[in-house]
Amino acid sequence: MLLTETADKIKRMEIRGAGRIARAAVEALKTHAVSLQVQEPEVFRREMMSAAEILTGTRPTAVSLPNAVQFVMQGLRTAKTVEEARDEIVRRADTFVHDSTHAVERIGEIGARHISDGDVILTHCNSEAALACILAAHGKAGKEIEVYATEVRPQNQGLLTIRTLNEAGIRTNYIVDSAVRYFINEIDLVIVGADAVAVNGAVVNKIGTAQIALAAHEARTNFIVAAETYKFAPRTIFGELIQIEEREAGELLPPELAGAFPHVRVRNPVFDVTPANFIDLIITERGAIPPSLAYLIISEHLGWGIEEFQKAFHIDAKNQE
Ligand code: RUB
Repeated sequence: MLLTETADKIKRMEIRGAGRIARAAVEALKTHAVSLQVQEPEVFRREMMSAAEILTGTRPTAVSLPNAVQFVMQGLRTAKTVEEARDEIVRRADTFVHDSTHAVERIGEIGARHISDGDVILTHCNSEAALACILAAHGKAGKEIEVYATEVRPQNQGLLTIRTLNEAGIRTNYIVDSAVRYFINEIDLVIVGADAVAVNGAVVNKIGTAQIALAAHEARTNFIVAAETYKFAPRTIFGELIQIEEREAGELLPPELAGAFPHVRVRNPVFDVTPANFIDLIITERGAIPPSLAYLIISEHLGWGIEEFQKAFHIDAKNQE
């Protein structure tokens, strides 16, 4: 797919979900690198940098997007010719797609072990990582489970979730987002995905997740997050906050009501932050961790230790003291 076409589809949410966005972006980088007809390595580098910028600018919250793009773009670091650079971009894009697909499968296997026969599970939004756990528990592990899936206002991603669950033959209840507390005492386990995990273990996910976590916390219901390691946000080590996307009012008010209420401002944040103390476990492809170990994932598995960060951002360690 062309670069601009992919960028547009991500913006319009035709391609959505943090993992899918990341894979689509690296595929677009690969296609772009293959199609670039330039001779000078510097020109190739500049063109690729601008492509990377277009892609990372499409949606601000999913950290998988800049992480994946950065992984691919690192291929430019050592390449001396256009050919070398192109080959390295292609190799890294293929590696990311392969590894991230495998990561979701692995999360499914690990997550399924946290689901018991007879469990009633609540999920929110449409997360392939969270669904991988549910599907593996039902399919491979053959556990008898039941799911509550929320509608997910205003974009109704819950419809995608119930379609998948229905196809798998899993008994599913479809509820409005605001019915979560009403049903929480019937739930054994909440499983959601993540757009970003901060160094303090806080998880950014679809708006409403934090409210569900609060209800689960009050009811002493386990709350699990399924997140590949490339959803962890290295820049939060130095206090950079994860930007919460706020989308247009038209998603809430129909066009005929646009401007009808001059004193009303429509607010439409599409993600929220669940604090670490509401989260029992984060399941990554490297294993399940308590949220307090988020730094370990960022430093060991993403290779982003403090020194790496300082090098990349030219930060003088002394200035940080
Ligand atoms: C999607 C969403 C998902 C995460 C994880 O929001 O919040 O829970 O992205 O998904 P949107 P996955 O629909 O606004 O993109 O596990 O598939 O990466």
